[in-house]
Amino acid sequence: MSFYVKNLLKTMTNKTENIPLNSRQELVSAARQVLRNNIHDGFTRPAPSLYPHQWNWDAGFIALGYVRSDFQQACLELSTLFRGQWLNGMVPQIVFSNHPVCKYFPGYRFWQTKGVPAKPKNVRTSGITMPPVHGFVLQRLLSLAPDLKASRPFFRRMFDKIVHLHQYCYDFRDPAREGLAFICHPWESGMDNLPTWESVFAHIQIDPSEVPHYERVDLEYVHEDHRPRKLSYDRYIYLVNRLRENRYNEPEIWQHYPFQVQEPMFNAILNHSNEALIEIGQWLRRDTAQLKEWFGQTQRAINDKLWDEVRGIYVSYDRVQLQQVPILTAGGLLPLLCGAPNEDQADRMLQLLQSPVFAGTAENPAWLCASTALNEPQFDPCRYWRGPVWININWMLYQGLLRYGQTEQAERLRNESLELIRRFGFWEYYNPWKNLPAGEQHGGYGSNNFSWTAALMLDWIGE
Ligand code: 2M8
Repeated sequence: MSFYVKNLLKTMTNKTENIPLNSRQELVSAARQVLRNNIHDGFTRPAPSLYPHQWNWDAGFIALGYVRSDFQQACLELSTLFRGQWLNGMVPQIVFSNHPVCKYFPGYRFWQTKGVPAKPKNVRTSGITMPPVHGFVLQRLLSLAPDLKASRPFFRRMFDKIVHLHQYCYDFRDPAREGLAFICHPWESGMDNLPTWESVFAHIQIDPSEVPHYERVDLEYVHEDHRPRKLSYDRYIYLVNRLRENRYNEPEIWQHYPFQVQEPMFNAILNHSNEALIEIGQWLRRDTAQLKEWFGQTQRAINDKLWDEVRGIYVSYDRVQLQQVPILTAGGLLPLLCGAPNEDQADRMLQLLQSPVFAGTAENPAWLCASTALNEPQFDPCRYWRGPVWININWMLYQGLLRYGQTEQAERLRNESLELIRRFGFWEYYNPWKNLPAGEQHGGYGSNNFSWTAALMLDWIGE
């Protein structure tokens, strides 16, 4: 039996598998156990086998799970990740562990970032970024810090690094200075497999010879029906190949690069982090003029360019084809997080959230909130990002609803998320249908013992 299969079996027989978690105390200790078991090389892996390195936005969500019980570890999650920050400010999607416990594809070698001038020399990283959650995560750490004076140097250091990351987003990913950062790969959205990307790829000609050979390691851990299809992976790999062939040479590379998408959730996260940094900057007595300017500009641009008046939700904009991509996703609701929508826009999104599009019907009710809307032709309740519920999306949507005074709806979202965890355990994603098909009892998919599911539940329960 191979090392990797042994490891897989170990995960599958882990104690938290399929055990209904009931009392609050049980839930808390099970969640803490998940996080502890996933610590390796000083940071917390997103999942025991499937994701054996440190991921960008995972690190932010995971930090929130430690903030009340182990503040040091919460800080460590962020500082370990930012060791991988590039000299141009970019914070990579993956910081690779030097001693991974499992195989992962694409690994460090595949990315060919070694020797790229902007990459820090002693850290092994991928070459793209992810949604910049770190600003608002840092703000939460600040609000719960046990000793403000002692941790001030940490906050000062992190503030500078995160501002540098935002500077990167505006300098390198917003060439027209619109206030919207574009993503150059579906992996940068964090929602890798949305049907939105299919629509963007429909305009991209890919010569099969430009897709290097690769191995689907993920399928050793998760059933293929729950992961992206081969065609999607070919496209992901094609884009990585374009980037590495051009030695990640931004901004020159963008002149002929086919995938450039301004996505609502990425920009809402960026702007929510902008406003968090303004608050932290004021506490640190820093100049926050630039942050305020970014905040105002991004707030306007989200509304001017990404609002879909027909559907009453935000959608992505393809800046190569110069058009909106009219696909309904949970990410389209996330501008609530940064306060971009006015009351009318917020009302329209709230209606959608309560309608069959996201909530299902009386006969066929759904758990909030499907990643891809239930009525999208490419909706799939089991496949990664094509419909399943994700706890990090729900957690951010919850904050957005609270911001708009939608306490009842926010509570519903939180209770449904906790109920999913109670019933099935700490999964990566969950089937959005409340009535599972006959014979199917289990609604959790992807990896079990998934770190941000445990971490964000701890944050929710801590409240
Ligand atoms: C998933 O993405 C990675 C690639 O980055 C993968 O499928 O191999 C996504 O769900 C992403 O949002 C997440 O950060 C990552 C680790 O949890 O897994």
